[in-house]
Amino acid sequence: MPTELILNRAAVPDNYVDYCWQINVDTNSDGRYEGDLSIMHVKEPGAAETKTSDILGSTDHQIWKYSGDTAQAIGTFEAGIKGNAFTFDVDDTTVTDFASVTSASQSSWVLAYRYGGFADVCTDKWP
Ligand SMILES: [Ca+2]
Repeated sequence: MPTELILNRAAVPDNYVDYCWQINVDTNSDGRYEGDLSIMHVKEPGAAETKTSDILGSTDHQIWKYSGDTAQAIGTFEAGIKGNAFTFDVDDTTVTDFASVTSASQSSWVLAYRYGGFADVCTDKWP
């Protein structure tokens, strides 16, 4: 976990995600994801490059539900930082499907960092 992030790098196009930490969720264990929780920053049009240590205050914390090829934001969650890790605190009454997630095998992690245009992104996934 870095202590500071550089947001809105000049090389990142407007409206592109420059940082994303995401948990994909497979609520029914069929191997396909029904949604995700993400801590994300999108470069707003014309935003100047800036350095911040307020990572949580500079990011959006959304719950997304997938339908076909689209995703819809259906709520937010409490994001935190504990030691060297993010925490995602979700009330399963907000997303009732999440109550059926009882195993780590029903999720995967994605970290994405963009340093330029569409293809200029570093992505790590677990597992
Ligand atoms: Ca599924």
